[in-house]
Amino acid sequence: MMIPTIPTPEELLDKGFRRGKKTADLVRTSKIPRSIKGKKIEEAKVITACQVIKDRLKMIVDRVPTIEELPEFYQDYIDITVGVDQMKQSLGAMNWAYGILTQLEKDYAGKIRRAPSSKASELQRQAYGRVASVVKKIKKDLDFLDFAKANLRNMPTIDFEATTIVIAGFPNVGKSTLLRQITDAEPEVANYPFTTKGIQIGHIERKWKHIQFIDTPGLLDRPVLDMNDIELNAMVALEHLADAILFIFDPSQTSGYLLENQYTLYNEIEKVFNITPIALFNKIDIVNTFDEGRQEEIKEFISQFDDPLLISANQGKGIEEIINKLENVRKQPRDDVHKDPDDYNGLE
Ligand SMILES: Nc1nc2c(ncn2[C@@H]2O[C@H](COP(=O)(O)OP(=O)(O)OP(=O)(O)O)[C@@H](O)[C@H]2O)c(=O)[nH]1
Ligand SMILES: [Mg+2]
Repeated sequence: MMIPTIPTPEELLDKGFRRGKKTADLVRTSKIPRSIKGKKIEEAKVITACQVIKDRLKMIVDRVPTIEELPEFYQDYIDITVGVDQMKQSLGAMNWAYGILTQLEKDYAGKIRRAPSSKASELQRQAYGRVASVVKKIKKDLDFLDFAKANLRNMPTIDFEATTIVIAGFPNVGKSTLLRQITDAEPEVANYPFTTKGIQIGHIERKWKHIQFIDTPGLLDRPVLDMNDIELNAMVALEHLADAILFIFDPSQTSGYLLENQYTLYNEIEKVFNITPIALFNKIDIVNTFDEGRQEEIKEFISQFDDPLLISANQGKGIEEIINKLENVRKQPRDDVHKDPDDYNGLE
């Protein structure tokens, strides 16, 4: 998301006061009657400083998109990443400071005009003191917006027109490996859990249809309220973006997670999101090296699924079968009601 560069209070004040001085110098060298020149100089300092600071505050508020107008996925993403309430509060503080500075500008310009020349520079200093105190009061809000800028810089760019397939499953089961195989995206792959910390996107074109694949961070079979922010990224993608879900099982369990826990998660996802995920059984190359007894157990587990796909993502086995299966997926209509992450109470 595009948040403009956020200044510190010191930078804001410095810019305002420097510009105030410059304008005052212009007034000093202009052809204004000497009797009122002194007051004009002080008035110009106050008005210019307030204007410069206000312009900058307004630019920040105008450039940040209105959160309520964003697609729900982005609203939830922003909420998980930095917090929507804090974001609104900080933008509100910019507006608050803008209003106070408008008032100060008007009050002090009037006071300087009405006061005797000898009092003008004292009033100007008073005005600058009050401007400084207003700007310092929004320090924590400026700090927050700067933090939000840094954290939302990599907000994923979603194609809301495309048919969207979300890849989900336990950590370390091969989700990112699959995204690399299917699309030209290159998410990081590693032999430990929670490699993927955000949402990764890849695209393909098939028969004039644009399909968007979303690789998500690994999920554990635990209640939503216990999930960390990384896991919530996956939940938000499943809720707002998935036209179909590819659920990856690692029947080899070399990922470090038991098949029965993976199955619990599969069932929870089906229940919460009201879609039957497409079950993929990955790392079949490893399973094929197991002794017969273990292979039998795994086959029995797999046999409870209607149309299971056995694949090996890193060897590129089964990829075409997956894509063929997805060709009938239709884009789901979505309602526009905003939901809190707390609304996923189905996973309790
Ligand atoms: N033998 C074998 N290893 C695989 C296969 N697919 C993935 N792996 C390995 O499994 C490990 C995890 O792969 P990732 O693609 O990073 O798994 P992930 O599900 O994205 O993991 P997180 O992002 O941590 O949730 C890596 O070491 C992969 O090389 C496969 O089909 N066979
Ligand atoms: Mg991954």
